[in-house]
Amino acid sequence: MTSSYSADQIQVLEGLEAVRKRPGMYIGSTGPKGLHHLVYEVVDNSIDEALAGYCTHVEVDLNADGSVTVTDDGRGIPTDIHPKTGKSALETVLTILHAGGKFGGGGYKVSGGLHGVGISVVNALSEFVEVTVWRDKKVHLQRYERGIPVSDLQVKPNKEKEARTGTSVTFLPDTQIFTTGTEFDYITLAGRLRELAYLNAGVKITFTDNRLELLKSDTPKIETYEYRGGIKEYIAYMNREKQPLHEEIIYVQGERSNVQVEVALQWCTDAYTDNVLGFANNIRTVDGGTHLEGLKAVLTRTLNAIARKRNKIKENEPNLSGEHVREGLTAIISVKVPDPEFEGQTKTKLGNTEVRGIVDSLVGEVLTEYLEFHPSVADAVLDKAIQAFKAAEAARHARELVRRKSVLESSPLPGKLADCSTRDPSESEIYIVEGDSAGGSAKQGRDRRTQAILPLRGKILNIEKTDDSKIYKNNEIQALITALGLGVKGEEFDASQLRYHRIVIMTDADVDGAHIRTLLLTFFYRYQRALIEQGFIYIACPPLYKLERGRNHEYCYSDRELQQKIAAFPSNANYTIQRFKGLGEMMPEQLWTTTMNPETRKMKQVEIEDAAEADRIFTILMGDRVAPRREFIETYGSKLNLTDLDI
Ligand code: 0RA
Repeated sequence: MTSSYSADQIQVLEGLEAVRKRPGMYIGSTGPKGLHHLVYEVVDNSIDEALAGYCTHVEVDLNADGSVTVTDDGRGIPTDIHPKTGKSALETVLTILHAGGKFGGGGYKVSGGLHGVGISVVNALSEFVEVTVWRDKKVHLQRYERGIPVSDLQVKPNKEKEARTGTSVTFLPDTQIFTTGTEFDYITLAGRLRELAYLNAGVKITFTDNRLELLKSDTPKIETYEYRGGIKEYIAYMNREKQPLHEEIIYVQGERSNVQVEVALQWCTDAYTDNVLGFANNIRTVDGGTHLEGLKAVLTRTLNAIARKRNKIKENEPNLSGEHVREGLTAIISVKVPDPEFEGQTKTKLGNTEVRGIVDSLVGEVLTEYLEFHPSVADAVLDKAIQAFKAAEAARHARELVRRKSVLESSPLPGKLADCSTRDPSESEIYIVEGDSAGGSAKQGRDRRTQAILPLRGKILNIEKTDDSKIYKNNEIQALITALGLGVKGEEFDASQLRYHRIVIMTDADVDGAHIRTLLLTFFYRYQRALIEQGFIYIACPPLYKLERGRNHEYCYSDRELQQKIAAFPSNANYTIQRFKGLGEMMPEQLWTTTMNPETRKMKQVEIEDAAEADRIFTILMGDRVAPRREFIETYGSKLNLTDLDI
């Protein structure tokens, strides 16, 4: 008995040590993403308990000491002693890798964080963990440090009248592991928690930020997410600034061979691209997979069948393509699969082949019936798809005109492009700058061999409000497309044609600059999404301030950095601050050293972290309605500002 216990103990220590030695293998990275995944890992356990039907409320608290507490009202992690190991189930779950699943209590584990690694990984990577379990009219408590229990399981009677059940886990991320910082970002966590609440209808999530000093407030910030309508409500939220083509959101739910499928759909009149989001086991499948393939196939097939039945397409006419059928569509598909296979480099593509057919048949049946009972919806959607088909024809026409024109012109490159001299795209960069004065400084300050400058005029164009065929006629967009060497939407993206492998958006660090940056990102997001996905788009980070003290000077890239630098001065504090209002105010040499020199600059690579959120921002900023736009800038202005981008 004793020997098996110690062998066990050795195994535990080796397991925890492996996690601490190679944290990246378990949580992806030790940067901000990995840090936030710790929270998701713990929350996912509570969500699983909710999906099993035993928990209704999950609370997430950011504490003043930098720790996080996740509390639920589920059954509580079992605390009984395992006869063989002599340890409680609780301690087993917290110290043995992948042990969580074994205590799943029958149902399958749905979520499971980034890699479904389990709570023991969070334990291994935390300075401390404190767990409280309310069960059997008792309160159970245990503390761990860097994964190792530092107390026995303490058990006290729970004297509450209606003794509660549940689990509470508090952890403090270990600064030895997360060397780039352990501060949690409210907006990041709020986004994911809200998403979880949408994906798991009826689960209530309360999110509280108790870091008063950081908040500069004397009351905590509290938000509650609870959506009885689930993904249906998610669609309503995503479309809330748009004009729906049909009032009712189409909703399909079902289960086949243990795979749960949920789909919500709504087409809008004022959108010209589709926005289809996929989730598998609560994880956003950015790279798609079989569930999305099934959904796209069944949408195209069903709508063509109905179009023929309703005589919208004649016998001799071709079928509508998937792209036309999906124009203006906002959709969410969420599947829950017992043994998910996640593929691809980022493990965000669902691989289970059986899911394709399950989605296809389930959605096909319900959607066909729905459209037969709602012929006006069917007609509106089909008319929109047919219009899309016609617009694509017109765009193709316009595109050919553009091509013919550029063949006629001696130089196909736009006149205002100051090109670089190298012809090797892998070492070439293009800076898209706002206005001529910034363009002038950038042209003088750049490295002519590898850096090209393209100045664009003002607010380039309002992409949300226009349709494809008009976009290609816009001068600024034409200049951009030709300079980059790209084709237009609808053509296969061909990276070998791309003339620069770094496309850098460089705008002023003010609201106008943020607006123009968003416009450009909208364009890339909607019409050249592959450029973002393949990591070609960057945002330059010019400094906001120059801080001079005696003979020394330094540049500051955020308000916080400025405050920190000033605070570090001795108390006679004798300095001057220059605030750069725009890039045009900087000397070419200054712009080079602070923003463009590859050796010293800061630059943010643009990612499609959350297509739903990106689409929302674009819609709000670009839409006709002024009030939500102002509200957005007031709320998220600082987020849009370069100052808060994590570089
Ligand atoms: C396995 C079995 C049981 C509960 C849990 C896991 C559980 C785990 C976590 C993690 C966070 N919150 C949780 N809530 C519950 C219950 C088994 C039983 O009571 O029969």
